[in-house]
Amino acid sequence: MHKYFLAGVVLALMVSTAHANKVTLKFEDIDTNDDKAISVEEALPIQWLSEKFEEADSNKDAKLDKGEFETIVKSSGM
Ligand SMILES: [Ca+2]
Ligand SMILES: [Ca+2]
Repeated sequence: MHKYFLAGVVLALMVSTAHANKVTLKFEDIDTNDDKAISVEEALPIQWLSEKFEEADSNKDAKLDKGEFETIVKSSGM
């Protein structure tokens, strides 16, 4: 029983690591209301992005367009 629980934890860790991979980080997935911009609220679930939101928003319109998003992804090494 305990062994199966541990196996499940290991599997969950592997899956969450895979999800943190840059391959799965897509502008379209973060832009949940599909207005072609990432708002502060949409960035919230992604910790590093919400922390860097102000830095990423180079034109200070409180949204990240695709260009701003790609710039911060590259400069963050994500
Ligand atoms: Ca949006
Ligand atoms: Ca902006």
